[in-house]
Amino acid sequence: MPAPRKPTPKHSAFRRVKPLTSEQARVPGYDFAAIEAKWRARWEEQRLYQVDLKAAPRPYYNLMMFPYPSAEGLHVGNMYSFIGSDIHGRWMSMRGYDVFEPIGFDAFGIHSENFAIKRGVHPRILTAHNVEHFREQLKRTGNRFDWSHEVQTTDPRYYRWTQWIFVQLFKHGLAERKHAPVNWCPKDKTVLADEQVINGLCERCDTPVERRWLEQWFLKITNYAQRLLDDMDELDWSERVKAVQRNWIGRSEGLEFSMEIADRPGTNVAVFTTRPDTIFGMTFVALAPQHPLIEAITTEDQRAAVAAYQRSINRLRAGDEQAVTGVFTGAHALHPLTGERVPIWIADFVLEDYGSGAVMGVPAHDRRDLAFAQAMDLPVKVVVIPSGARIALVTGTLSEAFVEPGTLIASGSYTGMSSAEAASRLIAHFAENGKGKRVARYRLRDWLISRQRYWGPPIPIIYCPEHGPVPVPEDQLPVILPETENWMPTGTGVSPLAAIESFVNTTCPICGRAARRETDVSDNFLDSAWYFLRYLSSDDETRAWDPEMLHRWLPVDMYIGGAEHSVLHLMYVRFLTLALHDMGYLEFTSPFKRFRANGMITKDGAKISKSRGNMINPDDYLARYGADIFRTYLVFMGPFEADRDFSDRNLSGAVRFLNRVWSLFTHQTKVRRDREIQGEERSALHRLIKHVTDDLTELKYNTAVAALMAHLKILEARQEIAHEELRVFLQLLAPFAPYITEELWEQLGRTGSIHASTWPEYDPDALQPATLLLPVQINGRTRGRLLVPRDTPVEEIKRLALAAPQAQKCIGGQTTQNVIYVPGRLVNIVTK
Ligand code: ANZ
Repeated sequence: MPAPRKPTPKHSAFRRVKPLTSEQARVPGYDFAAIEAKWRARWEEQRLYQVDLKAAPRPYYNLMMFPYPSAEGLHVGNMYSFIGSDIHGRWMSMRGYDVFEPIGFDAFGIHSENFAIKRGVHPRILTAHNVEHFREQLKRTGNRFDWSHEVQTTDPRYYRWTQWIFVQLFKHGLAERKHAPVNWCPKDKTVLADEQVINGLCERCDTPVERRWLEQWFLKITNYAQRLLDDMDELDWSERVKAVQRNWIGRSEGLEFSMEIADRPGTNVAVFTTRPDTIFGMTFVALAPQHPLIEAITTEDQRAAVAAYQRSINRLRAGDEQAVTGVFTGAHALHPLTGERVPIWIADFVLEDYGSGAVMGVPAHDRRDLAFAQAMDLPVKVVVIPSGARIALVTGTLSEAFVEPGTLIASGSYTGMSSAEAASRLIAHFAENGKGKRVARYRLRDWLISRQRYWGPPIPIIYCPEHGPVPVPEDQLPVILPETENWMPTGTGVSPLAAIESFVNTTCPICGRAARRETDVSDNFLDSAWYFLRYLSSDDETRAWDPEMLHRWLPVDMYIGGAEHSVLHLMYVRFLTLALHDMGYLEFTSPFKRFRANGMITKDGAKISKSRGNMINPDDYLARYGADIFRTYLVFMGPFEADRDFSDRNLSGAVRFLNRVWSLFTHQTKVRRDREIQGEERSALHRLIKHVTDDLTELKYNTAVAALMAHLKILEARQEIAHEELRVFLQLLAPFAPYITEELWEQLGRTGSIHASTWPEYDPDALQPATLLLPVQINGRTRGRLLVPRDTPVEEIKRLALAAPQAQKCIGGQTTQNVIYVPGRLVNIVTK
């Protein structure tokens, strides 16, 4: 999803963290750096966050989107997402699940390579360096990662299986080489998937994308369009992501019918329309610029013009809606209902690969058709008018197309019908005479995965002059990305690998004769479309994954990450899962049981990025405040799933909160080990447990932290605190602030890690406050309040209300007529 783009002033790339004021200064003894170091070492030593994948009795797979290790380091948005996911994982673990929380690095791809170009450093060196930095940053967040299953997509032990997946797709007809118009970014010197083009611009560098015709590899995601739509009903995913996916798949229902070409019996042109009711308004037919019929139907006198137009079209910008261009073929189609001759044009606005690549032009009722007709001086014929309109505009020039459904005019025997009725009758008519049928069409395009770049896994295909494209045999995988100093993109439409003869020249796996390797590498979204399967078998050298493990752990229980991947990663993963399922490799059809999109963090309204000069460096915050404060602050800023602007203005709130937690817990004189808590104290504690538990269930981390803050105040105000209250408070805080709670847990004298302790349960009977504070009204006006134990009998409440001095004062000499008690709410005394 494109981020709002607003210019931001350029200044130093990173904002510095403001120094602490004296008010925020740390309390004595709370040395977060020492505490973090101590517990990090101990957790590692105890392998606290490693799960026995084979034996864990209650598996829970807590996944977060693995990062792209850029040179800038993890930014605050990544960290926010990871921390939010970790809070969930920690909580589930305390609830008794064996939580698997793996992490890895999505380290291939254009982004890393572009940075390597800028720096003039080989991407392999730069990536290794970036990964190291990321790993250190990730460790400092306090997340409970199981590092023993780390994966890196650039590792041949990983991409061997990415290539293996490609081979399986190829063998099942789901990877296809096609000559096709593709999006070409002249700056990145490579093709892009449709999903990587935003408003006609390259997603990475904002360069206008051009259209080029190239032989490319596509994965046939369109075969799954309907299932990708249908399965969505069952998915427990953030609604906004589902809406974006539905829209991207873009299902349209309509009529596809064919028309005969005049003077060419036997030659037909098929068009797709969502508005069959407008068929009598057709004044032209338009073909996409590379439509296969063009060659056959173009008349001699138009041949030169058509050829010139076709050549010019490749230079036009893809996605530019403004340009209206076209050329007449000289040929005519016969209107299927009137037999009239309709001129056939070629038009740039018609997409090659949508519907049948041809449209019936109805300028009166479609905006693009009207623009085209006006530009080419073609007639406009109104055939639908608003229902209820008495006068129809049939002649004159039309300034605007009437695009709504309505009532038909000038449409033969369909005149007078509503659009809906005419459409269904027309579809039935075409179906009967075999000239057309009702069809569903999808906007979704096949996934273009060829990249003419260096930094990716080579596509494992060999071209044999005799056998065509042959997959590399599985026992010869991986096809290693060769070492070279000439890794820069060439801009010629071929990858730099094409220049490495020793790589290119090989033999055909079928006949052994000389053959050439494919030299493009695959899109890094293919790497990330299956990483969650690999984590579980990261050390398995013999296969991509162990089916046993998949059976135990998948689908993923909770996936958290950015909504900007709605039509990229999240769509590709769903497709690949379906495909692998159909090939018999996976038991399930949807990869993630739950997906939640964290909100996007912006800075001054703009997406955070280095180029905008508004990076927020989490390292500074982590160094100055420690992970616990930073974690708490990040999630306290607002609801986890809502977008928000980053500011550290209120960071002092989180600083003070944890400082005060430290003070309270180390102020041992107040703590009474054997003190029993009862009455209001007990119910307040249980209400807190319920509040925090409910909020964690819904990822409302901000209100959970607020409740903990409020409860801390209550504890601070008390003379004595029971040990149990402290224990529970620490447990509820533990997912948010893992280090300080672990340290204080130890200081409380608890054995074992707080993170391995059991999440407190609340007692539903204890939730009600032990006392009631009831407003006492005289004739509907509140005159005072009455504090009574909750179990006071009704008659006693009424008596106490009447006897209260303020009540007596107001009643004065009047006679009491009635005393009404609204249970738990108020007492109203009615006088005469
Ligand atoms: C005639 C017509 C009359 C249309 C009218 C619309 C309104 P959606 O809803 O997005 O699926 N179309 C069909 N194939 C096309 C292609 N390859 N490139 C560009 N446009 C194409 O849009 C379907 C409509 O888009 C179709 O219905 C067709 O124009 C056009 F009053 O047919 B219609």
